[in-house]
Amino acid sequence: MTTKPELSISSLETGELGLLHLRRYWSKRLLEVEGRLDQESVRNEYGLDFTLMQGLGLGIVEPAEYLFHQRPSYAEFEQWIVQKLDGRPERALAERLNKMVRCYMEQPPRSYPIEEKDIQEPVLSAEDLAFWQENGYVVLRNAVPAEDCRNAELAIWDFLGMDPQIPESWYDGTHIFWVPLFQHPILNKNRAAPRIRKAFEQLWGTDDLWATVDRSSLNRPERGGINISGPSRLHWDVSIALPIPFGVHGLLYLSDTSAEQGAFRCVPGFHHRIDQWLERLAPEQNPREQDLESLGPVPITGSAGDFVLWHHALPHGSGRNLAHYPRVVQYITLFPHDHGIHPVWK
Ligand SMILES: O=C(O)CCC(=O)C(=O)O
Repeated sequence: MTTKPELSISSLETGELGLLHLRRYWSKRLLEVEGRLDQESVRNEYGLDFTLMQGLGLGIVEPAEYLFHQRPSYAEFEQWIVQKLDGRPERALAERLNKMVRCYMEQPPRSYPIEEKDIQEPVLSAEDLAFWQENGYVVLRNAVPAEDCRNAELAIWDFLGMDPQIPESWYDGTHIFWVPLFQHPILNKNRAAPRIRKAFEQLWGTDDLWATVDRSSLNRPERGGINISGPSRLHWDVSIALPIPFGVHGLLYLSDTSAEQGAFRCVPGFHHRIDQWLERLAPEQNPREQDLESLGPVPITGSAGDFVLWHHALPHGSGRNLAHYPRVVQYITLFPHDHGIHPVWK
């Protein structure tokens, strides 16, 4: 039986799982479904909702869909979480999440990247960091063991009901590009890969990071001249209202990826010039609808196990796969709970 929530529920109210903010999150989503959520009044909580869902290991897609379609009671929502995670969140995780919620509510956000933090046992060299500074992207080689990539790739094939050896099976069903497989032990293992964590720590300048539980993608070779390569149009995933706060995104190649195999593409160095570029546009020109291809995107190739990190101010997108084998990718981003979010979407 669905109860009518009130947004009078504070972040400090908990339920059976003892998690701060979770009840308020549930309440907000249900009010949203009914069109009764005052979005403006909760705008500054977006990062908190996001971190809580990612930190729990759920991601943001599945809980929102479940709440939207089922409109459960709070007790039912907690039970759903336990079932999704194959058990209650461990005590140490629950304590870390509760600490994060208090920090989010009580302390001002830090400014990133934090320069002075001394990261032990770095994985990105001084040359890598100089390359990152100049180009806004960098590739961490051998971020994940080959076996873990292979197993993740197989989990994705299995989820899609396709056979990597039988190209006909790649085009049988409804698959386009994205793979909405979130919960899987091997995907979780990759999300916790120590070298990936360390690279993000170096770029953000902190080890207080949370990992996203994001989808994967399988970018098939084009057939019959039809472009089926997902987000091949260059774009940004963040607001490009100025100033754009610092942010890093990442993807893990699960299969070897050549330039013509639908590799990730981005415009190197554009984070240094996006401000001037935006300022030169006339007010009626939508930046997202400009000819971003003319900015000079380059394909970033990699072997299975290589990890691409990019500054979110770079226009980016997948390439068209003109080769013979799909490009398989897992998206993984690590972020601090108080990373900047521009209040205006542009
Ligand atoms: O998969 C890719 O190469 C691009 C992914 C992308 O555009 C995105 O994550 O926003």
